[in-house]
Amino acid sequence: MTITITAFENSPDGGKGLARDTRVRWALEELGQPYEVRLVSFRALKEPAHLALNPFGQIPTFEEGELALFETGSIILHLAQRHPGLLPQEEHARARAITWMFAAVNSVEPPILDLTIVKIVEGDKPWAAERLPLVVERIRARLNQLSARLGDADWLDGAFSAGDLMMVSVLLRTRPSGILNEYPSLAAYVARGEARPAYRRAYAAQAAVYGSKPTPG
Ligand SMILES: N[C@@H](CCC(=O)N[C@@H](CS)C(=O)NCC(=O)O)C(=O)O
Repeated sequence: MTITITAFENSPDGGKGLARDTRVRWALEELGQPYEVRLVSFRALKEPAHLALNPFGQIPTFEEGELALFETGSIILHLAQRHPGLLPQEEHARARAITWMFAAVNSVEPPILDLTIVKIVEGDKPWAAERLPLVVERIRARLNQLSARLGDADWLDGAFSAGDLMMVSVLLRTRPSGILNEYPSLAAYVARGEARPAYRRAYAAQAAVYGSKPTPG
């Protein structure tokens, strides 16, 4: 059965890999699963056909036969449970890898998303300048905790897993602000993720849609 995901027809980042289809492409590449991409305009995102796939009118979505999913965490967990390569076999290690997936989207991504909101969506509000340092401090608090846990390990819990794939994808979104580079061990962690052949293929595929550079950086 063919896997089809959705991505932006016009990505706001112009193909720098920050749109969330990249993390699903990356997982599919790690697992060696071929896929097709349907590009969706901003207008079509909010129309009934797409809302039937994702009630929040967002990309990416995932379709395979009768199954339709949204939410990158769920899509990647589904794929990682179905195909070997992104979750350890041992029960506890597997549960810990899944925990890191949730930590990425539930504990680390929210303050990072707030930065985009305060800078872009709410940038013209009179209180935006006052709010910005508070949001940045919340990101730093999380990155301090994360870098303390990572220490000098290559990955969060033993071998590379879906937890790392998700965490690297989330951390990548702090790079444009410069915050990532305040944490050399996390910057190196992200770079290790980006150096993986599967990430590079995923990045090149999404960059090709927007006529962007085929390699990160
Ligand atoms: N929690 C969702 C977030 C999805 C999301 O924010 N998608 C963005 C692109 S990266 C989007 O479609 N934005 C357009 C919109 O919200 O109108 C996930 O992880 O899949």
